[in-house]
Amino acid sequence: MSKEASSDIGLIGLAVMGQNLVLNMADHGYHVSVYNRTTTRMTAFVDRVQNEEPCSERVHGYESLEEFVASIKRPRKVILLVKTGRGTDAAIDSLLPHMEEGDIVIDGGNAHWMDTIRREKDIRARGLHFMGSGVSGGELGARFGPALMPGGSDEAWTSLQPIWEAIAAKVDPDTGKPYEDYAAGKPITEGTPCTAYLGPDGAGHYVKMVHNGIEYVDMQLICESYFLMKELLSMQPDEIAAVFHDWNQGVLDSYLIEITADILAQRDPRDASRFLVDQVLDTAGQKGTGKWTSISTLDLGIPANAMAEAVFARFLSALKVERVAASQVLKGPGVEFSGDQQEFIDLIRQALYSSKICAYAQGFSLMTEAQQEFNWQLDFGTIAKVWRGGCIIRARFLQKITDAYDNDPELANLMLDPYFRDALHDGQSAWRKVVAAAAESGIAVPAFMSALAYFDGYRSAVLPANLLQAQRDYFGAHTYERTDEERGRFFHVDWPVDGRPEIEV
Ligand code: 2AM
Repeated sequence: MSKEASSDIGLIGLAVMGQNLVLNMADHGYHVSVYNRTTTRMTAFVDRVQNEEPCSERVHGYESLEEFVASIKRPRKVILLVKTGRGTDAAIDSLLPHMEEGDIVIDGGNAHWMDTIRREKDIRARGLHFMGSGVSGGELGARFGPALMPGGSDEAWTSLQPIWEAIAAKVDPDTGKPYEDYAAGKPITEGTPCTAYLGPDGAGHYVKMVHNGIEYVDMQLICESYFLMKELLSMQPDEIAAVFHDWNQGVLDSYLIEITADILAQRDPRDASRFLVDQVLDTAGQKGTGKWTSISTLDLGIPANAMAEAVFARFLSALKVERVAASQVLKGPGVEFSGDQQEFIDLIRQALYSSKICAYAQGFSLMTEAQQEFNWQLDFGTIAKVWRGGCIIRARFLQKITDAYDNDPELANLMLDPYFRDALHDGQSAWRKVVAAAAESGIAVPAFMSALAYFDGYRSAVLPANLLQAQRDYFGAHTYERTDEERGRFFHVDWPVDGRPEIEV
């Protein structure tokens, strides 16, 4: 092994995402040094790559961290794709003694943004640079073009930018449509890259987390649409697949709708007379980024109820044994549908689109508040642009979000943008019918319902919090403001004033 520093970049952590990111960089002409804590994983990967042109000459494996670091050109750039949390801290601790001033560490894992803020500060204090970059798009995205959401040292970004732009997903600069020809197995070099510097310290990881929070709602909404077609309209998976396929030709055009159609049409490999989705147990797992997003909405006081509902829906799904038992005890109204099936399918489509707008509105509201709290200056048009390709929530719709923030960078809420306002006005009647039908039939659609409650709550000049604040003042002397006084003046009375009022019955 050569001791000469000849690699453009290094990567530690050769699980699937790490391996695919290495191959992606090598495809684009970069020489990549690789290291893994367990050496056999590294050697197996390097052996496999020997048969993959042109990557074979561009991937260089090292057994020792010292040699690995020495093989990278300065300022050295080392990407970490190790287990989030302690794995990242352990990898940083073992790496830093070998690195020198000006070198750059990039964490590509799904780190909690507060960890990224802490790590960036520590590493900066040692004269090195740290970047936390969200990587979205799953294994295939990492291999052929992920959405990359970097934050951290802006000086380091100058160095990383050419590589990040080369390996990121690309979209058509005019239409925003992703260039995706993964099957061709060739690097995509044309188009606008789905990456941009998002801000200091934890900004990139925060944005990636919100992306995942939105992804949770997007998925839950699609599942509720499927469930209504299955339970209320008694449709078979392949019939529902055809509906999603059709929806994918319009405003709902997105990766998640596309894969949903594929999933629903999939026959069971064990028995082709049935559909695989019917054999999949109805309990959903999670790795925690949706939960982090919801916690952040609570911490920052942002009413992102659909985000929390999407997490709760997964929790509820996990209570399978309890639900099976409860289904024998707690009776609902029974499912009943009378009406035109095609018409109702279109109502569901509109409910889905309207709810989706609310989910994104909540995600962007959350980021608006977070940037105040953490001193970032997020560019929402750019964030929507980065999400147009590569990532799991990529969708035609994101171009509209970019347009909305281009038109008004100070937009208070996405729902107020003229395009989205009109879409909500057009969709709300269908949305209400779907939610009402679900409620009447006893079918749980928490994301549809909570998104509608958000829409109705947000557009209400008056809410019942007058009564709530009066209750607080009654039992806890928490004071209240008056409608006929200026804001900021607080009042209290000893309830009930002059004894209990007479209540006529
Ligand atoms: P391993 O192959 O030695 O387990 C995903 O788990 C990746 O993170 C793997 O490449 C794994 O290395 C790596 N990883 C997990 N914990 C780590 C740690 N404490 N230090 C370095 N790498 C770690």
